Amino acid sequence: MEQLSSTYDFLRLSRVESSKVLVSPAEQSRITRILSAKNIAFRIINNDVLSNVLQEKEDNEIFCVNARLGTDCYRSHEEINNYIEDLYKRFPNRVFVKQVGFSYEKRPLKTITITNGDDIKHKKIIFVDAGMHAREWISPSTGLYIIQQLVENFEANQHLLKDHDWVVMPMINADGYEFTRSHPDNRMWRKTRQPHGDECVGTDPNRNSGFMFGFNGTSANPCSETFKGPYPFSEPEVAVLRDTLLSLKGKIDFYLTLHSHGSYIIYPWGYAEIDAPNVDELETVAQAGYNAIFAHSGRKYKVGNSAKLMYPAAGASDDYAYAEAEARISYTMELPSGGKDGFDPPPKDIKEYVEESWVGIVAMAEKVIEIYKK
Ligand code: 0X9
Ligand code: ZN
Repeated sequence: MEQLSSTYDFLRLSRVESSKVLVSPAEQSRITRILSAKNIAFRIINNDVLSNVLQEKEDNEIFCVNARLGTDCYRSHEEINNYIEDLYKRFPNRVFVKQVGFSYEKRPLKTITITNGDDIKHKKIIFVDAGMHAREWISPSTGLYIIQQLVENFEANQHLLKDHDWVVMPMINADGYEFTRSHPDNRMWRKTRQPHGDECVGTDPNRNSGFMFGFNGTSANPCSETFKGPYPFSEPEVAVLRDTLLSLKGKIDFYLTLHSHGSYIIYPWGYAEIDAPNVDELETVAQAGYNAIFAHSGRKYKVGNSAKLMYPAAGASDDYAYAEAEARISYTMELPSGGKDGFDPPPKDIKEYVEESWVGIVAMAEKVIEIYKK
């Protein structure tokens, strides 16, 4: 299955549960032949992806009317940027917004730094990013909810800001995200939007970082969903993330990158099945997240080494933050599956999803604060 993943678009690829692949009608008979020949059991779970997507687009528009930002419907990149700019205007003593660069299509990429307003400089950092993979819409929604909780629900969460500033980049792959919103046919787009070669567009931003670039689980084929790009940081969005992380090098206690889907908290190394130096700490903090989410909703996340639990994949941001920006704890959180394809929790469920994830993120942040107390 891991071999097929450089040719086919796996919506879920896992060593511990069933995998899910999206194919065109023309490809369907070929992949079913391959699976049968290899004696891999399969079933067709959705024969008409497009009609779902059309229905979901309609739902999203309905839910967006009079909605509270981030929790009631999926928002555009521009709305997300406007929201953080607005927070800066409303809470200038606690919030700082920085334009850190541009996407390939020249969309402004921003970070928001959230503090408790005590003006103490050089605190340690908790860094969260979202929207790396275009189709994983629940990720930026969760990023927004984190921002909202830390800023607008400050009283309840101020203990998380005593010794740490939070830096949140709520949308990395802005072009890809807007592409998935632009037409139902594009809803399952994963990559960036920069063309490489004449035939295919986009690079997998989570294979494009410079640490172990091109190692396991990456493709050199520009048409593959896991195309690593022509060289490390060829994608401006990934270069912006690199520069932002490196500007905080040595100060990051906790790096969290939000993806979907499947309910995993996974940690380095992801490029190969090798335990990271502080595997015990990585496991302890992740367990705190697991326990909190289980107590909240009964959902059981899968926790462990990324390559062992899911699959090896090099050039991802979690390994980069850990290796090069020296983040002490570094996780990819694969948020829960939803909707027909896993990437599409209906708008009415966003609130429940982001609230549950926030419970886990708070528990992990609290554990980080506890174990790294000076
Ligand atoms: O494959 C990925 O990039 C991530 N999964 S996703 O389904 N959201 O695409 C997992 C990345 C885990 N981290 C590493 N392998 N380093
Ligand atoms: Zn992802």
